[in-house]
Amino acid sequence: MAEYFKGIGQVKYEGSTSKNPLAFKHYNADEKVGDKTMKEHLRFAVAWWHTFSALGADMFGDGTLERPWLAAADPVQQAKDMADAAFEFMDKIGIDYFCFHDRDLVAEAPSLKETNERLDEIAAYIKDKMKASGKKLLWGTSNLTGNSRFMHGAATNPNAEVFAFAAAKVQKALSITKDLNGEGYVFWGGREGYETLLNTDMGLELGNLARFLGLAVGYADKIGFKGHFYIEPKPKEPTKHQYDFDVAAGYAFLQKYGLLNKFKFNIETNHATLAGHTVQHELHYARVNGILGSVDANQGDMLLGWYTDIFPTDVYGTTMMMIEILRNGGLPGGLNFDAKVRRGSFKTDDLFYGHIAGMDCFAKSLKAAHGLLESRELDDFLEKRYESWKTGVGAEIVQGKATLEGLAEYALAHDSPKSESGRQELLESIVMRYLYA
Ligand code: XLS
Ligand code: NI
Repeated sequence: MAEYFKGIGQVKYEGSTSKNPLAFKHYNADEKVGDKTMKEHLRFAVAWWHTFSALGADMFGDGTLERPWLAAADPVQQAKDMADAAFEFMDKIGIDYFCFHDRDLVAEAPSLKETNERLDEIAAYIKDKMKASGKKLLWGTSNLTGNSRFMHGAATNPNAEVFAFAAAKVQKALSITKDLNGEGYVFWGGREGYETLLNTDMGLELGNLARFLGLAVGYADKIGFKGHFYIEPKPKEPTKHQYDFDVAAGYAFLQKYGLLNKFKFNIETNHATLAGHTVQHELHYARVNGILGSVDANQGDMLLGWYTDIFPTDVYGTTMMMIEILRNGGLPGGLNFDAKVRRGSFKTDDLFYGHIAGMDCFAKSLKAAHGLLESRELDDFLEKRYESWKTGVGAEIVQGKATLEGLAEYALAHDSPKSESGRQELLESIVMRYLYA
């Protein structure tokens, strides 16, 4: 079997003073942070699409990336070579999980039947490699955006034929995911939305989207798929407006259509930013509502709104994420690097530098967040800030015992309430102490 990443061995932890670009400075897989190892806390995954099948094309230029595993002319051979490269990469970088879309695994054939046969062949090939290496599938999904048949959406297409075609793709992707013991299945609605409301029946489309998800859940039950279902919100891009705009919009949608008990959320940093939120907000909102599932770990560029998906290096931002994840007691899913090297970083070893930077960034943040939460400095502050809700009038309100006239009477009988400082700067300086400890 060909070796694709020649000259690169197992990436090891060498500590924060190491200058070796192919070593971890903070990520030390078996080091314990609290009661779990870093590896158990972080559950990193490699994204098949950005890392192995993409060539770096953008709207202004062709692909630039050197990807020797894509050289074969035969699509199935190409897919097998790509799987070889993927398992070699995961092995050398020390990442246990991967994620894929059906279309990343092998190129589509002229007919659906033939595409499915290709998928079966490559899934069997990957299954053997998983057995041999112990690597695992964090989640699978179906690409319902790329082919031109999906130009007006998949589940929300005005044409029922396209809905049926998309359903066939999800059926196959789900059964492969189950066959590979996938721990989850993601729905990202890239073209489930609209370009203009002038040509859109939004009411019907939303109902159809819910019916589509319901059919998938029903099929999963039939085949005994026990993994988690995730919605991955994104407000726009490629469509002008996507129905799964952010976690709050997705939450309302799932509640309306009675799907809430079946889904959690896969939250992506760059999508949160596009929605005008921080990823901390999205994770926090999901956590307090019990729907935090998994994370697509990347970051946007503050100067660019478009699809940037950079490897995470903003330690402050990832520390805010790790605070949410630790407070959630971990994730049912993991941290999938839905991130890509720049098209100018076209060498295969650039893939290592990107992942090493991202893994170190999260490892450093895990430690900072753990230290901060252990100290209870934030919790003690929060407890004090909200203490008026524990007793007296606050407790009555929380317990639902208050009436509006009773509260009016109470306010009339007491002095005008006094405010306390919110102490934002103090709290930020506490965070900094743990970050740069
Ligand atoms: C695109 C999405 C996609 C999903 C999976 O913006 O992030 O890559 O993660 O379909
Ligand atoms: Ni994503």
